Amino acid sequence: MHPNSHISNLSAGLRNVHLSAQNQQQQQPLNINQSQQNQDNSIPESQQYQFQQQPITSQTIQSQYEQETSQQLDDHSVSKLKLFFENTPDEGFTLISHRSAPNGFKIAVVLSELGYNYNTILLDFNKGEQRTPEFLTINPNGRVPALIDHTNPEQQVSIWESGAIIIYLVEKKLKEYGQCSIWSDNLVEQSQILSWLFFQTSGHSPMIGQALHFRYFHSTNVPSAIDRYTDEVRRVYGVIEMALAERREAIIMELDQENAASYSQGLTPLSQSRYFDYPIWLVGDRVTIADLCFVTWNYVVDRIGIDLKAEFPEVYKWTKHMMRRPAVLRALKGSE
Ligand SMILES: N[C@@H](CCC(=O)N[C@@H](CS)C(=O)NCC(=O)O)C(=O)O
Repeated sequence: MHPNSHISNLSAGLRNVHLSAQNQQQQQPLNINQSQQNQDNSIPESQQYQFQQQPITSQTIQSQYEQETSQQLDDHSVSKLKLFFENTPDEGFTLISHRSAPNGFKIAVVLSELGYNYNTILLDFNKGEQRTPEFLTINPNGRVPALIDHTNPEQQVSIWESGAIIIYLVEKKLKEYGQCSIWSDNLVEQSQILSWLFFQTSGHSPMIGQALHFRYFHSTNVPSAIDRYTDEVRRVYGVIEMALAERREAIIMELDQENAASYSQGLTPLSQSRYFDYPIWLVGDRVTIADLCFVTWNYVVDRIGIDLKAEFPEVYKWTKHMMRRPAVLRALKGSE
């Protein structure tokens, strides 16, 4: 661990959460529906921790989503990144994130899945650390995540925008090892994976971000904006639900052949198939970055009144299967 890195347990950061007084009445537990999870016996108890312990602070969300009134920077907050630059590591990766940023966790999930070592520097949005000159040299957009690759022998590489970081990481893995199971070396499959990744970064997370902003932090109550963004998130989940449902049907027809005729004639509902909870993925028959890029954001949607289990059952099962992956659990705990 680099001595100047501000390492923290990410899940601990997510636990210490309180909504601001003005929005207290709207507070919901921020997880993938704790109550739903408690009813769902299919998740081993040892793996339920993350589902039940992932609140995000109102301060975090407020800062994340266009908090206008950042406090004055203090010397300490400037020095955290300055110290890092004075003594940069010469191995591994440095992830610059925030203790509760779903976009930051997204990168932690991919690093963890790829087995890469990384340290995390957590910025304090309330101190405006994302807008310091030091950080702006890494990400001119002043947002997390950003990633620094110390392993490139020719030059230290900084990448920003979560989608670009994810592509960099999986391409690096593919080049180094000749394979990368969460990516593809096939151009057509790559394009399918990238379609979902771009959809996530441009259509999914920004809409959830805006819905959170208008629901909790906008200076005036604008119901039409809340409805507009929440409806858009629902539309996005509808697209994913449909894709997953089609995959589900195809998998059941393929694996449950003795009952296939009965399913296709509508005599038996697909829900009776023993493959109804079988893991399915957006592209191909394995988990890829097309799936993983959604998982951390699926955490926060109950906060905008969307109940994945009730409204989007395939999305719910898909998220559950991702949440069982040891690498995902490690990333969310911040234990790497
Ligand atoms: N398109 C960017 C979005 C990054 C983003 O909005 N990050 C949030 C945290 S999840 C942030 O840094 N917020 C700080 C701020 O708004 O000042 C990406 O995918 O990396």
